[in-house]
Amino acid sequence: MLVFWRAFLVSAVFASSVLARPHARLRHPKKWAKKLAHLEVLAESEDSQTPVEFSTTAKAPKENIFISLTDDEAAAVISFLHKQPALNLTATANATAWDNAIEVIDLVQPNKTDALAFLDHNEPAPPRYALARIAFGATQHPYLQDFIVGPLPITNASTYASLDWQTTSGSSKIRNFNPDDDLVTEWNLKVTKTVADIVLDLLNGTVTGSDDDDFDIFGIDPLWQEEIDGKQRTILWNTYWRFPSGDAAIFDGETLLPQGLFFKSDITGRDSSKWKVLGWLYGGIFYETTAKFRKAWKSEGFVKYELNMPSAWIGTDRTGDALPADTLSPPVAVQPSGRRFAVDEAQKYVEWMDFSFYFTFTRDTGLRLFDIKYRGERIIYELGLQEAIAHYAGNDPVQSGTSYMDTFYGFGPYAFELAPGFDCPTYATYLNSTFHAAELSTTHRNNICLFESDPGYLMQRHTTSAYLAVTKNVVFTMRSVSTVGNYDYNFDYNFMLDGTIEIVVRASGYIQSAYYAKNDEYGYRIHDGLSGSMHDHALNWKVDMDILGTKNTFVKHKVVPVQVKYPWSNHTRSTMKVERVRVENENEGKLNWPANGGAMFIVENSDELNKYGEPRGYKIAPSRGGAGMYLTIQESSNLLKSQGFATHGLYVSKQKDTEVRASHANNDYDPGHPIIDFDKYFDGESINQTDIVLWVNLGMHHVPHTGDLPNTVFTSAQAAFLITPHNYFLHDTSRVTRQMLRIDYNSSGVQLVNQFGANQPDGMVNLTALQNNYHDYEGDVAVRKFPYDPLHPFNNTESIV
Ligand SMILES: *[C@@H]1O[C@H](CO)[C@@H](O)[C@H](O)[C@H]1NC(C)=O
Ligand SMILES: *[C@@H]1O[C@H](CO)[C@@H](O)[C@H](O)[C@H]1NC(C)=O
Ligand SMILES: *[C@@H]1O[C@H](CO)[C@@H](O)[C@H](O)[C@H]1NC(C)=O
Ligand SMILES: *[C@@H]1O[C@H](CO)[C@@H](O)[C@H](O)[C@H]1NC(C)=O
Ligand SMILES: *[C@@H]1O[C@H](CO)[C@@H](O)[C@H](O)[C@H]1NC(C)=O
Ligand SMILES: *[C@@H]1O[C@H](CO)[C@@H](O)[C@H](O)[C@H]1NC(C)=O
Ligand SMILES: *[C@@H]1O[C@H](CO)[C@@H](O)[C@H](O)[C@H]1NC(C)=O
Ligand SMILES: *[C@@H]1O[C@H](CO)[C@@H](O)[C@H](O)[C@H]1NC(C)=O
Ligand SMILES: *[C@@H]1O[C@H](CO)[C@@H](O)[C@H](O)[C@H]1NC(C)=O
Ligand SMILES: *[C@@H]1O[C@H](CO)[C@@H](O)[C@H](O)[C@H]1NC(C)=O
Ligand SMILES: *[C@@H]1O[C@H](CO)[C@@H](O)[C@H](O)[C@H]1NC(C)=O
Ligand SMILES: [Cu+2]
Repeated sequence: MLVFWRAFLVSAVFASSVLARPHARLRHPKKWAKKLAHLEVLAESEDSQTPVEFSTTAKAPKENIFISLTDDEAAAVISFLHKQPALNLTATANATAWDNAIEVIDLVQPNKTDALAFLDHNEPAPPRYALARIAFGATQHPYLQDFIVGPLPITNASTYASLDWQTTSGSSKIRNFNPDDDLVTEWNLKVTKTVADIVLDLLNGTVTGSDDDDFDIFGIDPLWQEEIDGKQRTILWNTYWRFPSGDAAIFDGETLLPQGLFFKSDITGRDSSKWKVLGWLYGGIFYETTAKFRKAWKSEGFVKYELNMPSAWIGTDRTGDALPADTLSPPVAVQPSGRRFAVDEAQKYVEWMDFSFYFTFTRDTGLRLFDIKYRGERIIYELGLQEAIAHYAGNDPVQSGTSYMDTFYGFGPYAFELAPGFDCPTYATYLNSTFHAAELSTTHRNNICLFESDPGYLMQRHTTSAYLAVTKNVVFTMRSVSTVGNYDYNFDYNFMLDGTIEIVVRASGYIQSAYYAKNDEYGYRIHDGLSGSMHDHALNWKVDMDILGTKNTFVKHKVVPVQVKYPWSNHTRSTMKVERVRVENENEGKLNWPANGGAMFIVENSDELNKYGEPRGYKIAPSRGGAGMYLTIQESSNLLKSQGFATHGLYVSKQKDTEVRASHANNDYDPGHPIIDFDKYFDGESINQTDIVLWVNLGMHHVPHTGDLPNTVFTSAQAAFLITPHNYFLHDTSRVTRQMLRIDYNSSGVQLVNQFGANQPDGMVNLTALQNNYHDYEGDVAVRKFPYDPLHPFNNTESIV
């Protein structure tokens, strides 16, 4: 591997220059210095050379077998499916709730067994298969089902079958108890019409289905399946949300405007004439019928609560007294010598310093990384988000009944174009990505960015009375942001010069809040009629680590207090030790980060020892905010059997081609009977020196306070974990970089300045040329896939939001 050799060489060179200096306080055997001395010459000459030619275009060593389907592949799959009589499909553009229609087309990730045979041996690329998620509406019992279609390209040898082997339920089918959106909207309007006078009185507004409605009516997610009189009923609790208006009309602040009136409906079945109103809630009082609610409202002593009205407070624009000097430009970053990483844009493959990886983009989870190598060795086979839960609580049924599982909505569709100079540095590399849903291929331009940056603190430093040694910390980041409804999730994958990878999530955007009445145990009152509505975020990452092969073990190296009597003392001493514990069985695979950071969690290859006899491994550790947080509610009444990955901080399971995801985008339809119940992955199998997968949670117990208005800010709403070499190398690998400095000095002054060949940049920076043109912001570009018009592949369609 070329990358490896370059790294090795430079690292040896640096070691030699340190060891050869007579006044450096040597701690290493002298013979090392001797052995490396012959490299000194090379060091000098290399250091004085002009910068080497660097190509910013990489060529992926192998084709990217994880890459998303092309528009043509998706179109061919859609067309193939339309020819299958048994599916009885209607073109999505024409489909009603009573038709069968394609929802999503994506790639079926190749089985790891096949992928490794291709990546590591000279086996052919595994055949490509598409996932087709189809909504079956042409029945009294509508459902969704995932199919595997292929191999691709579509030929007369291609087939389709239910994609059952990636499920724990045995079937990718799931019931849809709420297929008729239009009927629900009609129903809501019909119900609210019966209390229009009360709504006007209590909420000071109207809702009739017209363009100038004051309210939006929406409610719980997922829906409840409640047993009433021995029968399973589909329950929807709704509330009124005020549309932003007036000064605030442009702002997306609806989730800050809950109005405090709720109604419960039984919407079982597809015949809405059989649906029923099961009660009303206002001011914490439940009324079993509309008549009882009306009677109470008319009666004396009926308590009316304060209105929650929009105005400038929901806007995110600048407000308040000007800050001093704030009309002056803050510092900006520049990239003086151009891009220092290489990208194969066609293959979605990246090389930065000693790292390389492939990436892809999916409808359900957005960005995913594969085959992450450091110095030519795979560290991680697969890295990516699995699911994001936002579990609310409150004294009202809508907050209590809200537990979003955001892959239902998808992280792909909502990963919008990034703003250069804000989301990512101006000089970042921006890439597009595409997802295929509703028989449209939608490309979001510039929704992934790649860049190096200086995080503003050093990698290393040391000073003595004779010298100063400092090393820059240069971080390479791959970023995307998904705005799923009210919330914006920023995802970072950070790569560092010491071989560390950090996974970061930050949240901003509008909170979903609650009406304040009687809600004080579930959050703070943060505005006139508003409570912050406490909720837990739990986001799960799959981290399929492969340390020097696939045979790995998860170990805990605990730091424990002990009492020891040493031969050199007659007194027992209170001290501490390192206690090594192997997690050898899936029964022990559900873990939490220890209190007080009292253990290191390491994935090691117990059979690969370093020269000192220690197993080589990578440590996984919390690094920011709510790393390892999991849901407070362990047996959620909303999520039922769909929260198995969010009851602990992290999990270790045996890798299986049948256990690819922690969650399924369609679990939300029937969380009590999920397609994937993560808990079932834990069946006591041995995970001793075998292929293991980590499932790591990041999260936040979010009790919004006044500072969450108008939007939550990234400073406090972030969490991260890192994966870092642990006895894997024999020394810190960041010694390889030239971006370091040693100054030797004594009382006569500076005696030596060693910049290791990295001279300070010079010349002029033309800031005008670096300005961004925000009028270029483009939005969505969608391609209709059925029928496919290859002559007009870029027809604009409306944005999906
Ligand atoms: C939709 O229906 C119309 C009217 O039946 C038909 O002409 C059209 O071809 C259909 N569109 C698609 C994409 O099937
Ligand atoms: C096929 O779907 C249509 C609705 O698109 C439905 O009317 C028809 O009954 C379905 N046919 C079968 C055989 O299920
Ligand atoms: C992937 O592995 C599963 C489980 O072993 C198997 O059922 C399936 O056929 C494999 N898929 C492909 C495309 O080879
Ligand atoms: C499949 O397609 C090939 C090439 O178009 C053709 O030669 C072959 O006869 C077809 N096979 C079947 C079973 O239809
Ligand atoms: C109620 O609505 C009316 C008409 O929109 C408005 O003039 C009035 O100020 C509102 N009352 C309150 C208390 O907000
Ligand atoms: C992204 O898409 C735009 C069209 O919207 C195209 O001009 C540009 O070349 C694409 N960028 C990349 C890196 O593919
Ligand atoms: C322990 O105590 C004994 C008896 O007082 C003494 O002889 C011995 O030297 C002590 N050992 C150490 C290690 O201090
Ligand atoms: C686990 O693997 C290690 C290293 O290969 C081995 O020494 C140990 O005996 C194994 N444990 C069990 C329970 O098999
Ligand atoms: C400082 O270091 C230089 C180079 O080693 C040496 O020549 C000089 O005498 C030193 N000065 C003092 C005051 O030690
Ligand atoms: C700086 O860049 C701008 C825009 O590209 C250009 O018009 C201007 O001439 C440049 N100025 C200098 C000093 O090069
Ligand atoms: C795309 O746009 C062209 C030009 O406006 C139009 O003729 C064509 O029918 C459109 N194709 C589709 C699939 O909408
Ligand atoms: Cu939150």
